[in-house]
Parts: sequence; C-alpha cells; structure tokens
Amino acid sequence: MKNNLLSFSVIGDERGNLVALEELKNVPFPIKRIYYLYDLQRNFPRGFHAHKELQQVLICIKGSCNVLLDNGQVKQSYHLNQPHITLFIDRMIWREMHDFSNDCVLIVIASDYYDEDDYIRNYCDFIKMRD
Ligand code: T46
Repeated sequence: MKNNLLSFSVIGDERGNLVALEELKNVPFPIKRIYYLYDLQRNFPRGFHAHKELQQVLICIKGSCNVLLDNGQVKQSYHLNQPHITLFIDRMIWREMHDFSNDCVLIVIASDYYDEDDYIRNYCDFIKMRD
C-alpha cells in the first residue's frame, strides 16, 4: 500500500502555527463536507467500513489515535499525533480508528456529502467488491 500520509506546510512564527487546507492543492479532491469527532473513548474504536467513492483526509488536530487502513490485501497502521501530518484515505479502503487519547480531536475533510449508500459496513462484502 502506498504511503497515505500527507504533510501540510506549517506557517509558524512567535504567535503560533497556522495550517491552510486548499481543495485540489494540498487536499487532493474538491471539498464538499467537513466533520469532526471529539469526546472519543479509548475502548470504543470507530470506523469498520470502507467507502465506494468517498475520499477523505483525516487530521488529528489534538491528541492522538491509531488508524488501520486495509486495501483487502495489505493492512497498514498509522499513528496520528501531529496536526500537520494528515492521512489520505482513498475510495475502497477499509478503515478502523483505535486508541483515542482523552483529548483526541479528529477533523475529517471529505470529497462528498454524507450518503449512507456509499458505505460498505460488512468486511466480507468489502473483500468481495475488491476482487
Ligand atoms: C469515516 C470515519 C473516518 C451523519 O449523519 N453525517 C455525517 O457526515 C457522518 C460522517 C456521519 N453521520 C451519521 C451516521 C451514523 O449514524 O453519524 C453516525 C455515526 O457515523 P459512523 O458510525 O459512520 O462514524 P465513524 O466514526 O465510525 O465513521 C466516520 C465517518 O462516518 C466515515 O465516513 O470514514 O468517520
């Protein structure tokens, strides 16, 4: 599996840091939706699905978590703990989010509006569709 980490430029000075997200520049798709996850529980992993078409960029803006990506053949785990190191998740990639720190805040940039029909929530269906 290719490396899915994207490193965004940090504009920093004595006042602090700023990171800009721009569609089709550092974000590799047109941006249709932004959502965020917070008050996450270490013992309650999330995800466990793939998307037929949706592409996303995950940004752990605070705290840390682990994200497992699986293309049906190769699994790769990523530790996200820096706001400028982000994770691109392409279409047809199974994802699981684990081990949230107490202060974890995840922002997700998405290429389309929410559509439950785009989700593949059964792993066997995902593997069949990848074949
Ligand atoms: C993903 C990972 C990283 C909405 O109504 N609108 C939305 O935009 C989203 C994202 C979710 N929902 C509803 C659907 C469920 O009833 O919120 C509920 C929780 O969603 P879900 O269980 O899918 O949450 P996660 O954290 O497992 O997955 C989410 C995204 O759904 C998914 O696309 O890739 O974050």
